[in-house]
Amino acid sequence: MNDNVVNRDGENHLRRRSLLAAAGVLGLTGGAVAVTRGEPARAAAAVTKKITIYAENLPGGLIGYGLTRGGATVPGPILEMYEGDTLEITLVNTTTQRLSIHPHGVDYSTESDGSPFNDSFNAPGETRTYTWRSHEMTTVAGRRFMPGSAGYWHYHDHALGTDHGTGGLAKGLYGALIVRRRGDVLPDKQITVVFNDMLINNRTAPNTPMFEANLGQRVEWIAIGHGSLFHTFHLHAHRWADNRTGMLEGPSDPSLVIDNKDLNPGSAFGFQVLAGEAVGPGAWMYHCHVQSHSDTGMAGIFLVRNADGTMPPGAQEAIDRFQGHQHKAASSAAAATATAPTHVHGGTGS
Ligand SMILES: [Cu+2]
Repeated sequence: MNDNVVNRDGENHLRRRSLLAAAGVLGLTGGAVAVTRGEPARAAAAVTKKITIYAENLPGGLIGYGLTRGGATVPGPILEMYEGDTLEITLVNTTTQRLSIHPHGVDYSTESDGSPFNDSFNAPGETRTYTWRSHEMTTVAGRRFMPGSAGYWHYHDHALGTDHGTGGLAKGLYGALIVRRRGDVLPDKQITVVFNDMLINNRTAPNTPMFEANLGQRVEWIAIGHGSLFHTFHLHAHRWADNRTGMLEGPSDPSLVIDNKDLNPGSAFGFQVLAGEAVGPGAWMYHCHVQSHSDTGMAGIFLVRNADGTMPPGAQEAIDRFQGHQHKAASSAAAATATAPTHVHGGTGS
């Protein structure tokens, strides 16, 4: 039985059906994924990565995480690991407020929880180390598959303002965390989109980020929700599979193919698209599909340039219309759902 299939990108993937057919204990090893009967699962080639993250004040009252001193951004850097790896994060708090870093999806002890409840945070000016572990899929008797850590996750503050980090989240202390399974296809570009109350990456249209890619580039989107509101993430002209990777694993993969997905506080998902696949280049919108939210500024542009990087016809005009667009000022979270839309769309294609 051949348990490895090679896709057109030359990556090895464990065929789901083969995995399900293999009874008993499986050993999943790194690199080219192999199945070994009769051995416990183990994380081959697992590494411990040590990184330093700086939490810093930014202009406009924001606070961000960064990998260098003076390098903080909103959202913070995309952190990545393979299943089995450990991330040892030294968080330097350069601010005068208590804060922390709290991950979703990975394994950690109470000391690395990031919550005041567990006395796990950085006091003002303090440096503290947090350890995030991860594991590969294992099986136990009865063909029960214990999931690995792989997924599109995220991290955020859990101590600023309140015991839940409500103040830190509002100011921008959040970012994407990706745990990959060995053999996963890697992207050419990555985009983090955070719907945070009525803001996208703490901005409102037309100042929301414009993401760019060239036709055919493999673009990985990581979408994260924060705040206190219900959102739906929609990307124009592109679609993805509603599963772990966002890509179908074969012709009988039962995953739904979607172009719109709930993005609620604390949730995250990710997927990869080939920019402009089947539709061509252009200025495509991404936005919250809760109408009162898109109308009040939760919208932005995914600019797919020609394959050679030049602008496709009409794209600059579309961008100009978007930027000339009148949006009502983003209001407080509570007021947003009750307001009526007042602006007319310019024509980037709804
Ligand atoms: Cu929304």
